[in-house]
Amino acid sequence: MKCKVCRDRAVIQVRRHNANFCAPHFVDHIHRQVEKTIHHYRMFRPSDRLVLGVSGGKDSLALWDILTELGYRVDGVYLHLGIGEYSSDSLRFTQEFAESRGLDLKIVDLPTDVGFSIPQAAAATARTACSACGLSKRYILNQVAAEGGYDVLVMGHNLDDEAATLFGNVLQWNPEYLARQAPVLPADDGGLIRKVKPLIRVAERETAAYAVIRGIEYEVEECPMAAGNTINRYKEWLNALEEQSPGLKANFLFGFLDRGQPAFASHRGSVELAACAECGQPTTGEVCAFCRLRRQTLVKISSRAAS
Ligand code: Q46
Ligand code: ZN
Ligand code: ZN
Repeated sequence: MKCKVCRDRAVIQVRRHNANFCAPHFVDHIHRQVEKTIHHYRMFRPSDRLVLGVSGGKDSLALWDILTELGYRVDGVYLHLGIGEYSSDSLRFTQEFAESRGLDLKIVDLPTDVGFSIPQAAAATARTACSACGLSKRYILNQVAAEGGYDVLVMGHNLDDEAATLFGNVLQWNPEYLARQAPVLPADDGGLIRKVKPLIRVAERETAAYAVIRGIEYEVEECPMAAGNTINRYKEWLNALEEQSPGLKANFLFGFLDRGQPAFASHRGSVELAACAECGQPTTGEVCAFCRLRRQTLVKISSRAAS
């Protein structure tokens, strides 16, 4: 197996690009894929203030490395979810990465700063752990970006994440979700910060290979709350199809973004947003979903403590 660029020994095969790469040319290839995505979707300009949501996993740390190597100055924000060793290890990997490269990292500790952990929220409400987690991440990362005066919130979703989410949205034919599934979610007057996903052309196995080649240490253990997560199941199904037809996942996602999504455009922004009565962040109801989650969880925790 030879590198497509230099004919040296290749270390990775990327079947959907019909190419093999040696380590340095694979790194170049990934950088080009991300740069192309940033330009194609006009995600941000070098003068924009960028903050990246980092989890300690391979995708967000690889993306932090890629953007830094491409010359962008990006700060990081880590949300501690209170999921035992998984959270403490993820935090350690994130801090070590940031320190080793002199990058600015903000940490929000959900149990200490807000008063509850994700397992407590899942136990106190009708939400699954992943639903409570997703809601908390969207809320807190947006809040940190807004309060920090950032122009853009950068997220590390990869090709597999986006294709699996699209698959789920298609199975439900949910027009609002399909309209909002985009590489760029624009800012709005209500306080939502522009959100972008520069890693969507890079598959999960490629971010893992990139992290190994670049010597990035990341949390390899899966979150213990992930069991039964439907997105993971969709990823397995799509991987089985990709195995038979290389490029299928990318065609599915980018075909939708180029040709399918315009059909759902009228569903974008069809809901009126107003300021949450408790926190002031944009919401469709009177009190936002995160404030309701927090209130319900804190009531449950204090009633358990009292009994
Ligand atoms: S961290 Fe959170 Fe994932 Fe754990 S609780 Fe689910 S969503 S599985 S990316
Ligand atoms: Zn090469
Ligand atoms: Zn609120």
